[in-house]
Amino acid sequence: MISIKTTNSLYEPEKVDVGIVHIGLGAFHRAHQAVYIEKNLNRNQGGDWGICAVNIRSNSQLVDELKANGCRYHIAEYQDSQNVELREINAIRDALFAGTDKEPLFEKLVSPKTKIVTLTVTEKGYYLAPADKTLRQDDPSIQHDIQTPASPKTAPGILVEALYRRKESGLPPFTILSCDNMPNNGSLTRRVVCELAAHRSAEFAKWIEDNVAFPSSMVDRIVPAMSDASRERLQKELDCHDQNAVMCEAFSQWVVEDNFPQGRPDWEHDGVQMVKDVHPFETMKLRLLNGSHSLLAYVGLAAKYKTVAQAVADEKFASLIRHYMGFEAAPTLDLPQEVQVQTYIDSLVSRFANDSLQHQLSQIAMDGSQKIPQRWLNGAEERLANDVKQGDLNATALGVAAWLFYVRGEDLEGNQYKVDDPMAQTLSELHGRCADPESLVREALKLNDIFSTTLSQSEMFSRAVLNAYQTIISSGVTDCLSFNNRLSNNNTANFGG
Ligand code: CS2
Repeated sequence: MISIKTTNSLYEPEKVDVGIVHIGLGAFHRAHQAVYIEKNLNRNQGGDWGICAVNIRSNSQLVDELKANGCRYHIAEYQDSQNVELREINAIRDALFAGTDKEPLFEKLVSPKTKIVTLTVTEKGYYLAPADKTLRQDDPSIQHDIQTPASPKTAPGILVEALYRRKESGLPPFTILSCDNMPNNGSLTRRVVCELAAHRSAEFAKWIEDNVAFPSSMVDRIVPAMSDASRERLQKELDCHDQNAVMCEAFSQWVVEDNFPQGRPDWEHDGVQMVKDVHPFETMKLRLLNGSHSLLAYVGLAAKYKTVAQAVADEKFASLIRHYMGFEAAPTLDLPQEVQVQTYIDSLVSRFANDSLQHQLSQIAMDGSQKIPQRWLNGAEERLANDVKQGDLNATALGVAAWLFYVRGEDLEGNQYKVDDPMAQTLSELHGRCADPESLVREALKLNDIFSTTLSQSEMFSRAVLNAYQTIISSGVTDCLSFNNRLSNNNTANFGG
């Protein structure tokens, strides 16, 4: 029998004021930040840290549906398939779609009550070149925001315009908190906002530099995209008839740099880790959790698995990610003091094994060009700059090879599928241009939006990627998998040249 614990709001939602504007009202926000705010409001029996959540480009339907329900929804936190907590959430007090509600959005952003603006816009929403993380000035949307700054399309453009209006009205700025999976997400957000603002005036950009706080944060909770099937399951299993419900794992972590000059909720009492330096937490999570996720996604899809849980149930895949984490990624990390790496790795493997989530590998495979630099490549570059031996980066190389295979948009049986990635066209042209694996791998590693010269010039790394790629296309990806997680120098990958 499934055990369901129900938790309801303990405050009067209509009395809660909005102190936070959030951009990016996806499932992740609803199951992560909004839950921490919900706990805060429950504990304080209300307050003025309610959220106005905004979608800027897509999913106006969700905004309408949420509003039709007074922004009330539920989340189902699955410990495993038998233990679930169903939570009512009222932390989101208002929802807007920037496409049609631009002025109401700026009203909220310029309100003196708004103290914090948070972001979950995914990696590509920052318009940074993936490898060197500079603003992509030539992107048409950024160009639009440079030419017509008063009606911006992008998240950075909206922040710049809102800060401009606040400055003009003599109001203090808000604090900007990035909640996306990027290293130094606070400084990167500062960089894009200041670079864009400099197109208005150097003086305005300097005002932002001097006055706006951009704390970094590490966010962690596995939240699969909702589907009709998962909604139906919530109805049947939990009797939850809520179109906007979100399902996620029970685990949740939020580590936030404590830099909020305009004030913040007393989050430290709600399980948020408020710290001085987020960096060790961010790199650990990105390279271990997200790095393994991407590895499972590309290698798993090539082996015809559909979900994360299915892939890790295969011992070969569990060994692959344990090997990757323990031998390739962990040595690059400066771990937070309280973390025991083996315990962290074990907990990740068991979180991935949670089969109640049905976390689709294809969801993780999206936008690979924007994800793999911080998940795999930065660590590999650091390893290459030190003393690496043949075979030391074979799991990472296999990941790169499987990603390269995935982005060709056609499996070994000739079935075609859509590659969802801002660089999809470049990657498809690359496959069209390079028929033989050797030139394909060589040219792919020259894509300097993704790969640094350290990687493209490493003979050892290129050869390992090529060997893995050749194995994938000639005998299938499972032939690349014999990582048995032993502590040895040439640890057991059966390719690597
Ligand atoms: C995943 C993440 O889709 C992806 O790329 O790796 O969304 C992952 O589930 C979260 O970062 C977990 O905190």
